[in-house]
Amino acid sequence: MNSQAVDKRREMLASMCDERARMLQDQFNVSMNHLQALAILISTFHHAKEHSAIDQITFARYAERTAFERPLTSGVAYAVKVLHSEREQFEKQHGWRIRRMDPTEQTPAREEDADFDNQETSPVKDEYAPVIFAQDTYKHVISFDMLTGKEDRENILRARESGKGVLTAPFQLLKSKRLGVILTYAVYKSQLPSYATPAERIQAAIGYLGGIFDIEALVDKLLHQLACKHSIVVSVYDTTNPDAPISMYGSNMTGIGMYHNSTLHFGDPVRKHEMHCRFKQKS
Ligand code: WA2
Repeated sequence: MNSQAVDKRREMLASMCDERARMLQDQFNVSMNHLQALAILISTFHHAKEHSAIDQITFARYAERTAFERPLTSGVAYAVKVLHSEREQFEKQHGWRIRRMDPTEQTPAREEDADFDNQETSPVKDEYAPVIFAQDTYKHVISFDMLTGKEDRENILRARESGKGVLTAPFQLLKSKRLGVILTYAVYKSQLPSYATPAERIQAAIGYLGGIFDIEALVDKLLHQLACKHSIVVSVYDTTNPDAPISMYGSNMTGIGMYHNSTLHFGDPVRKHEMHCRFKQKS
């Protein structure tokens, strides 16, 4: 190929890759905005009222009916802050025990066991974050203490002290074992001023709303909506640690030939993401 043709091809790859990156980022933004609105809805109708207007059935139905507003998520879940002094009362009120996510969760035989099991019960801690509401696809996380899972814990702690939406690195979700990332927003007591300090935020936090992004399935769906989807190969990476990128979507092969790298911004400045594109046929 002459150099002019190579330039042309490079330009084409760049514009196709940028277009896909922009689409993904737009859909991510839309999803993120609706998660924030859902956090406000919970604060208004669950916490700010004497008697909550939301229970699991109402939440699941509302989440399902508004799922189209969060195109990259496969579900949402809401966990509440429970202090140790409130645990007994909380468990009595809900009719279940707060459970820990690790390590018995790994044993499939135990997982289907609906019986309460001391091994599964969350050990004594200062505070807990059990899920109380979930979209039906994630009903199985109800009663699990999200502070007992590494990625969930880090996200909750970071969300509540920043007041911003925060993202996990891609990790294997409970039960489905699918790769996902979770975006968390903290819900606060009353109106917290925007200039509140991290300590004030931690104190005022009452719950944590998480959106579960099923990157594999949903990015695929998104890319298939574009024409000529077969001519390029797309991969998405979490490149927060540049020495150890985590594949979020697409083949991990490094491959040869021309490639283009489009930056993605998923709203959490702590995490970095990139989209890599190549032509299918060598060039
Ligand atoms: N939701 C669903 N499956 C999971 C999971 C999770 N976390 N963690 C591991 N597998 C209630 O950020 C708060 C949901 C966490 C939100």
